[in-house]
Amino acid sequence: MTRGGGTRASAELFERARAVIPGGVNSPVRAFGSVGGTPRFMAAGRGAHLTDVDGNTYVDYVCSWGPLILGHAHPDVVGAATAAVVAGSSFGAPTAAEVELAETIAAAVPGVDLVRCVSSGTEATMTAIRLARGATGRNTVIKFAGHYHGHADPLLVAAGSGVATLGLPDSPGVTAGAARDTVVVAWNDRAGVDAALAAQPGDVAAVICEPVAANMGLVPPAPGFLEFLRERTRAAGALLILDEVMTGFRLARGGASEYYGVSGDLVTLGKVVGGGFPLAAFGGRGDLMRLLAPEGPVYQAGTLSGNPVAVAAGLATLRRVDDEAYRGLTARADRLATGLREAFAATGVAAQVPQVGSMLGVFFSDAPVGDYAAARAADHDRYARFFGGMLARGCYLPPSGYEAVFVSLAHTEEDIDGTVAAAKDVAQDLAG
Ligand code: KE4
Repeated sequence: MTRGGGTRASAELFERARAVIPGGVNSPVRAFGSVGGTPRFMAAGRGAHLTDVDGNTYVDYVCSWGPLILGHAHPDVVGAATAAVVAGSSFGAPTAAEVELAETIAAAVPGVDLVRCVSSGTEATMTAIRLARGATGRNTVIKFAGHYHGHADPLLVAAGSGVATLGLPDSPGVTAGAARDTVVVAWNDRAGVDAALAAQPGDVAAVICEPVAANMGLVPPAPGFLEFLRERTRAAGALLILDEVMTGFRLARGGASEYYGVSGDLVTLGKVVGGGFPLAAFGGRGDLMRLLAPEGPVYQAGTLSGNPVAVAAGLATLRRVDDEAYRGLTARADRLATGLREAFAATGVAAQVPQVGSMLGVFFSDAPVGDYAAARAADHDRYARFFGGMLARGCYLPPSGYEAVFVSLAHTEEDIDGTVAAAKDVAQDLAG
């Protein structure tokens, strides 16, 4: 790792950026708001490594917030995207590759008969909610505190990710009307789900969840909780929407749906499926998806939906993630999680390192974290110190304790062992 380049160029760029971009960033969590310091402006990524504009290099555990499961600038992805863009960046017309991508997704994700591509996870979840309401004729949507489904109004209620990171009380501009039909329940709270369903008899269109919550830190479903949601929604005549923007094609080829053996009526995808390009998707039961225009009356559209360059990058990525790849990803995450736990234990630092497949979390708390209240009660000031210490040692963790840590197929044992060694150092500082 190259370090010692300082942060002068990043600082100068951040100064310029704040003069023309709100907060100096195009997505809030990038601004280092909860960890302090100068956000690093990145110049290049290759494999598991990032290089910032001051020439510092890092082992990257953000992976662009999940998409880069193969690592940065994978030759297959670069080659596919280059060939696609040379043939034409966008047609606003159907292409063969979009059909192949939809077939690939439908073949991989349990419960998905039809697929529609969009350009962001927000679009995917926003449309899934609209489709659920259109299909059921019902209004209420139940979501879970700390879950983040993008920034569409109906879902920006008790949201995670940047909303949690910045401690926003929910966003101004989301009207009472938009939020009125959104009911929030604590994650893993069976009684809370039952009470919410009972309070809106016959009016719950859908329950939406991240099957593995990863926008309040990493908080897996309690044993049987996803099966419970599947059974309760079916009994209530409500749809189950699994927001797999983060977990799709990351936990398994069939995402959390395959990993936990629970199928949603609708599933949203993003990140990995676009290979680092602006592409997301949603899919589900044929009877529901056929309600979408132009076949049905529920409207959704997008100028760049199914963009050929993004589709090419997504297909190149999905072609490389097979069972062996998932075993390799999990082995890398196992190595990292074990090393971090040992580092904290050896220094007496109270920390939790939850892990599901190739996704990890780090909470500085005495007890495991099962919901948003516990995630918020964790020591986020200590996370900020941990983040800063690791950054100074060339390890780029998510700049918020409300995010997830990702590994890619490009991470080597050397990368991970070096990260664990850095964590031991920083943990000693934290304990001191
Ligand atoms: P986008 O609109 O950002 O593509 O996707 C929204 C979204 C939907 N559902 C889940 C489960 C998600 O995690 C996300 C976006 N994730 C965040 C990271 N926690 C994106 C990073 C950011 O906001 O800058």
